[in-house]
Amino acid sequence: MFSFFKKKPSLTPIVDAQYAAATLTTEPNTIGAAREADARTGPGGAPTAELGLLTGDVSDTSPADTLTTGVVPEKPTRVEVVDKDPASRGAWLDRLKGGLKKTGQHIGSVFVSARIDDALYEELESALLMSDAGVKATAHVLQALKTKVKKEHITDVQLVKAGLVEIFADLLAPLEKPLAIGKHKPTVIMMTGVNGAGKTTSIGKLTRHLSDAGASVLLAAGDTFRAAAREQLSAWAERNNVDIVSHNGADPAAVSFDAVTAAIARGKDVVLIDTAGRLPTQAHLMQELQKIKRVIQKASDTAPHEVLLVIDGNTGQNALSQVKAFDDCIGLTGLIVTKLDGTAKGGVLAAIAMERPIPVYFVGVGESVLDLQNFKAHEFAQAMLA
Ligand SMILES: Nc1nc2c(ncn2[C@@H]2O[C@H](COP(=O)(O)OP(=O)(O)OP(=O)(O)O)[C@@H](O)[C@H]2O)c(=O)[nH]1
Ligand SMILES: [Mg+2]
Repeated sequence: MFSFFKKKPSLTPIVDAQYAAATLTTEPNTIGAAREADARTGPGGAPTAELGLLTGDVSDTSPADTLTTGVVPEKPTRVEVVDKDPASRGAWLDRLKGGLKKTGQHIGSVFVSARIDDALYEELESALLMSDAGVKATAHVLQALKTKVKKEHITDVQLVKAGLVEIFADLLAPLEKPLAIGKHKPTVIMMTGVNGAGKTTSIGKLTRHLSDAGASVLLAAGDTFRAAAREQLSAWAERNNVDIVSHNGADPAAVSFDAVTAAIARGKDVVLIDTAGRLPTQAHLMQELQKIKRVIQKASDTAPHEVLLVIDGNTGQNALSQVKAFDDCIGLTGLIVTKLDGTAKGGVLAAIAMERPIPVYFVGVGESVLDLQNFKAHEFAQAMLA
């Protein structure tokens, strides 16, 4: 076990004079609560997955050494959430595969043909377009596949399919990059996205993973539009025993400023800032995001260190438009793709890789805590195509 984490201090909700206006809401959040409880412990009460915070070079892909206690990483650390129990990891992959089943079946049906000819490539082209891969990624994949087939003298259709998985995985590979924390203390993470994409739930899940690994987390209830939004985040704070800054009826930028200031004063490792859902077409709300970012910078020069966009995996090609619009507006550093357990087609990740390659830190396949795990390009390609 490593020793670069110090003893975890006790955590208290923010209720002191400096934050007299802050309200700590305590109503329980019922969304997925039962499933979360299930996910926390296995049958014998043992955790079913581990979060590894890896020190050193964040591009290093060596196997995870898991750190479970203490705080204050002394070097940048990679946030790895991958279930180490083969059974539950298998179940997670099955859910991913189940969500992408339609795409898998559609693309799979192309390879029932015994011949490798123009008809096969044409069918594959329309299957890829139907999967939301978009014109550019589809053209790239097809060209790469034809080249491979020719160069390697492939004559077996099933080997063509295997080649497709490889090419797809290579295309997605640049998106595989874990979230890193610890370079800055606190690491300030702003969460954005359209309504209902899964921002607040993803914050809750990340809080749990970070807390389990010993990092001290502070939440900022930057969705000040709805009381229910504050309550939802407060429930996650309470459940994970972490601090929250939540001002009743305040400006989201002010809440974010107070949260970062509080986190600095309290020596927190990570600040997770929730924001209200908004459409990229709502110019005034997009400007509000820019303001939140500017005001955060006033609290800490280098912050925010991460600006994440949460995307609902079922939104198809529209997800690419969201990535472009939010990126153009506030400069994204990472993505979280949720609800891949639904009717997602998955191909849009290829479009993102091709046209706006922003790292996908996590993918979600359900509402419980352990349903949010790291994105692995090869695994995703296999789930989608194999
Ligand atoms: N099936 C499934 N549901 C999810 C996933 N992630 C989030 N959800 C659900 O999606 C719904 C919306 O999630 P929220 O976290 O409230 O979304 P939000 O982006 O914060 O929404 P607003 O604040 O209203 O913009 C909730 O019911 C979540 O439980 C996922 O990966 N799979
Ligand atoms: Mg929300």
